[in-house]
Amino acid sequence: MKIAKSGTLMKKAVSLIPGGVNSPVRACRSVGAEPVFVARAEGCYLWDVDGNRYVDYIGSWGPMILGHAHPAVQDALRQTLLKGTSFGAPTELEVELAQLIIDAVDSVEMVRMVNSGTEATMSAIRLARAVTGRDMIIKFDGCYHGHADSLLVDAGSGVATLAIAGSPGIPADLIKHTLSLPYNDVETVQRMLERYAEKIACIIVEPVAGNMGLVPPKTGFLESLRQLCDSCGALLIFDEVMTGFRVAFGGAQALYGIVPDLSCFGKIIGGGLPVGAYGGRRDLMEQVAPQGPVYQAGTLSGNPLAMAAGIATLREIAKPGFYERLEQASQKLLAGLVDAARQAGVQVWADRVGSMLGMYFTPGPVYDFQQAKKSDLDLFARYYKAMRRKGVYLAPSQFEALFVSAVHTDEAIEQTIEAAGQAIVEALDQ
Ligand code: HOZ
Repeated sequence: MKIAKSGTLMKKAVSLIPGGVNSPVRACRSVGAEPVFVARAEGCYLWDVDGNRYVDYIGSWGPMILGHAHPAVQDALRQTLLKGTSFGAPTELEVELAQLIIDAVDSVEMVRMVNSGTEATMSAIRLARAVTGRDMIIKFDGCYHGHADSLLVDAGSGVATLAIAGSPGIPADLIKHTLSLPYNDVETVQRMLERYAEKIACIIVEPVAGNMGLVPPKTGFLESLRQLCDSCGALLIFDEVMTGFRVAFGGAQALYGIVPDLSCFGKIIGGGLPVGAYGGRRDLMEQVAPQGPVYQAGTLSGNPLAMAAGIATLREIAKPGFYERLEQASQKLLAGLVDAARQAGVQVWADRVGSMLGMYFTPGPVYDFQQAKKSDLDLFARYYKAMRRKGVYLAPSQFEALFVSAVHTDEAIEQTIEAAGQAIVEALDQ
């Protein structure tokens, strides 16, 4: 495997960009690797600048549910591009995407487009604080809701990968309003609500946690959050940036039958372009400026290219049979990965919700972040590097999920499983 060109680019990048990257996890530091620089991608494959091909299970961290360079998305982008790229004024495309989201997600009656998941969660929290007149929020350890100050407390994803509790630069006066509690632990939420009932503006949760590996909600967890919010007048916010249109067309809330007050989206609704959105009950969303007093704005919000890519993506994934095919491919992949590890004598804990997957090198169980952190991270690092040498591109962190697309072919999945069998043996030998 040649890596010369990626190596040269990284040397230059680190002198120009902090850590050489524009988002920390992709620097691959926690697995002791250098990043590959991507040249292009198509379907379930991507190619680096040295010409190596990989089966891609990052999928741009979730958006690429149709695979890379899908013709419908490409066509929509080409047509839109010819008409101009940004107007900072309303467009028909924004109305169309808003309608698609509202039609798909029962709890969303109005929606506001923003530019990233971080913006969506930050704005939803602001709205929750405004309408309740309360400051405190509850989140869960290992859940990651982007890098807004209030939410960067015991967060997952890059924060977990770099093993830091939060970030310098966030005022203690602000963080004191955030309670981070163990995921899947209803009793602790209950206890905290008894103590702070009148002060909690909202509970924000990843309904399927995808930023500490993959941790599904235990039966009853989300239902209990709904009831607890109702009993103390707090809002329930589902962060569906990863799960929205991924685990089901209507998101995790459709899968589990829960109605949150507000929901946050990103990733898939932008079809691979930068986007985010937050939405929910009409009476709440009507508080957002200019209809209401809660201010939030953005020059590139509702960008026509992002809207066009999102619309094309949602139209494709709404087609009959789409999620069934995804389910089969994902099921086959996870069973194969687990089998390969167990055949090599390694105990693993694995979980899957739709096409989001996670596998930890631990006997488990893994129902929360503390348990996820008990997995063998050194073995994961060696496994990651061996898989990459064999042409499989996994997230370079135990605390990220794997994403399967609709164009991961049987051939690509079989190749991955075969690689996994060899990679785990190599990882154990090192
Ligand atoms: N933190 C995001 C994944 N959970 C994005 C990582 C990246 O783009 O490097």
